[in-house]
Amino acid sequence: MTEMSNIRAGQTLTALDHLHAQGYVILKHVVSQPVIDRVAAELEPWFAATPRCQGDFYGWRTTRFGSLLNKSPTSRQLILHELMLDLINAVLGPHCDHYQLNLTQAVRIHPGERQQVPHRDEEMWPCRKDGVEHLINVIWALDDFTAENGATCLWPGSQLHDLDRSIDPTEIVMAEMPRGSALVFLGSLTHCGGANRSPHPRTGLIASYCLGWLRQYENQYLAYPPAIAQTFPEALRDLIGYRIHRPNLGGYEGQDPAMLFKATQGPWPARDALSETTRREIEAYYQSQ
Ligand SMILES: O=C(O)CCC(=O)C(=O)O
Ligand SMILES: [Fe+2]
Repeated sequence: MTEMSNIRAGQTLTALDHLHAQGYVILKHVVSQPVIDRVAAELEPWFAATPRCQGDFYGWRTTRFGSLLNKSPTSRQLILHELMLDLINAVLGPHCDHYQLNLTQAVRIHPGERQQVPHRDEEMWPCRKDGVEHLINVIWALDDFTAENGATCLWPGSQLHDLDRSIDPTEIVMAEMPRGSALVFLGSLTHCGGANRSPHPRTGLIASYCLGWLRQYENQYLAYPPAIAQTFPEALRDLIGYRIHRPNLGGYEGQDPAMLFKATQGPWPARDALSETTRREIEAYYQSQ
């Protein structure tokens, strides 16, 4: 390992410890101000054009939109940030063939917005989780996040208990962090957007990742259909889900969907994509016949 990757490995371990114990970790100043400036400038016309949210969950004095890989090419650096991917891989990797992008969303909480309802981002998958994390979110601060302007509210340790929306407000930790920082938290952590009592908007960028065998919150294939995805680097296409999840999940015409980006023409034979375990089990079955 190089010195750089040693530092990264150390950083990942420390951050992981905090993530497991508290349910979240704040990584300050992870990207430079010029990168954040570019992301903010690319998103600004979309904030101007997008109407306010309509709903008691999304809010009424909040603006949100998705498809950020299209709307802000610079945001790809945040979505593919190595330290975040190391953390996500450490938590989600053991429970799937590969993790995937769950959503990207820009969130602007305007002055006067009330505190969002306490919730867990894993609630849309109505199944028992049995201690297995299904998702990890990263909220990138595009503004300084403060207690006044709507910093995300967190209930440390809540991931160890069942969801309780009437959770004690005195136990809130506000994710205060400077612009360019990242809040990483588990899908099982109770949290919510904070009330904005300041005269200025608070803007964040959510990059959410989930187990590769789950339905994604944001429909990634509509956000990035093949004609768009083919302009993306392979790492991004894989993350979106243009990649078979072994064994044989999410294929297209019996193929790994990555086939779409190769110059071969169908029809093709349906081709197994098996995990090593399944492959060995099948082999043993036929040998025993
Ligand atoms: O913007 C935030 O601080 C958090 C928003 C949130 O938790 C959500 O919309 O699920
Ligand atoms: Fe949330």
